[in-house]
Amino acid sequence: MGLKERLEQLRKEGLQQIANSSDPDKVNAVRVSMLGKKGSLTAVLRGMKDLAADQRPVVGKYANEVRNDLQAAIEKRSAELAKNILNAKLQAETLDVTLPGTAVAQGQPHVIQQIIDQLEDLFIGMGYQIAVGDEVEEEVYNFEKLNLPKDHPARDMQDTFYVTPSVLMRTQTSPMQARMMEKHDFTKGPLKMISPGKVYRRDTDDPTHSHQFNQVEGLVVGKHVTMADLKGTLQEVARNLFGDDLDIRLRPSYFPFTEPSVEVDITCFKCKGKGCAICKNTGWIEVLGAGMVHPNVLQMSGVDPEKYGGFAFGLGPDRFAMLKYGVEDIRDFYLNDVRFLTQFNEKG
Ligand code: FA5
Repeated sequence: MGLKERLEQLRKEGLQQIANSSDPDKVNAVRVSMLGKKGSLTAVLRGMKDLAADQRPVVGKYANEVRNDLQAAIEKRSAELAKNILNAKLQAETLDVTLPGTAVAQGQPHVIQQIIDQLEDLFIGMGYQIAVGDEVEEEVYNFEKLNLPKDHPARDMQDTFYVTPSVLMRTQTSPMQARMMEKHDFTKGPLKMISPGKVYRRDTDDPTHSHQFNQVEGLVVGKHVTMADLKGTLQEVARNLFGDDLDIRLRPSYFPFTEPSVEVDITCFKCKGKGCAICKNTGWIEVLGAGMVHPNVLQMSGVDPEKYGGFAFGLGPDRFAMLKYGVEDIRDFYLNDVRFLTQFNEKG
C-alpha cells in the first residue's frame, strides 16, 4: 500500500473511532494512538523521508490535511461530549422550587420581654425616651443619690449581691433617675424617660418573688408636674396592658426617694378582687411603687427643687406578665420550658 492510501485509511479509521468515542477519555485515547509521538499518523509522517524528493511535498500536504481533519474531529467530538455531560448534570440536579420547604421553627421574645416591648411602645408614644442602665451599679447611685444614706434602715429591704464594697448588682432601676437627671439640660424642656432592665435582691423566692427580676423605671421631671399626672399616666399603663376591666389603687407608702410615696395595686387576676391565695386574700396585687421625686434627690443630681419637680415610678413587668396571663407562680417564667413560654405570643 502506498503512503497516500495508508493516509487515507488512517483518516477513515480515525474519523470512525472518534465518532464512536462515547466519552472524553476515549477521544483522548484516539488522539494519542493517531497523533501522539508513537501514533500511527506520526509513524507515517516519519516514513516520508524515504520518499522521492518530488513526492514529499505532495504527500506532506496530504498528510497535513489528514492531521488537520483528525484534529478538528477530535475537538468537535470533545466539545460535543463535554456539552452532553453538562446537560446530563443539569438534568440530574434539577430543583423543583415549587416543592414545599422544610419548616424552620420561629423564635419569639420571652413573655416578660414582650411586656417590656409593649411598655416601651406605649411610653415612646407619650414622648418618653428609653434609657438602659447597667446591671452592675455603684452603691452611690443605687442608694446614696436616692436619699438612702449609709446605715439607712430602708436598705435592709433591698439587700443584694455586692461585687466590691462599693459596687453591687443593682437592687432597682432607680439609679437611672440620678444618672439621667445629671445629664439633662432642664432649660431645654422636661426629662421624660423610662429605663427597663434586670435587678437583683436577696429576696426569698416564692410565687410572687424572685431574687432576679425586671423593673421598668419611669421618671418625669420638669415644671408643674403634679401627682395627677402620675395617676393619669399609671392608669394609662394599666388600661393599655390589661384592658378596662381591672382597676388600680394607690396606697400610701414609703420610699426614701419619693415624697409622698405610693404603692400601686391592680385587681387580682385570679379572684377578680374577691380574695384568694394568690393575692393573700386582699383582692389586689402590688405591681409598682411610685411617688413625687424627693427634693433631696433632685438636689443631689444638680436639679433645683424650687424650680423643677416631678414623679417617678418603678414597676415589675414580671408581675405584669403574671397578671396578664393568669400565671400563678413567677418562677415558671424562669424555667425556660419552651412548651410553657410559646403559649404567650402577642405578635401571633
Ligand atoms: C422599688 O424598687 C422602687 N425603686 C420603685 C420606685 C421607683 C418607687 C420610683 C418610687 C419611685 P419595690 O421594692 O416596691 O420598689 O419594687 C417595685 C416593683 O418591683 C414591685 O411593685 C414589684 O412589681 C416588683 N418586685 C419587687 N420585688 C420583687 C421580687 N422579688 N420579684 C419580682 N418582682 C418584684
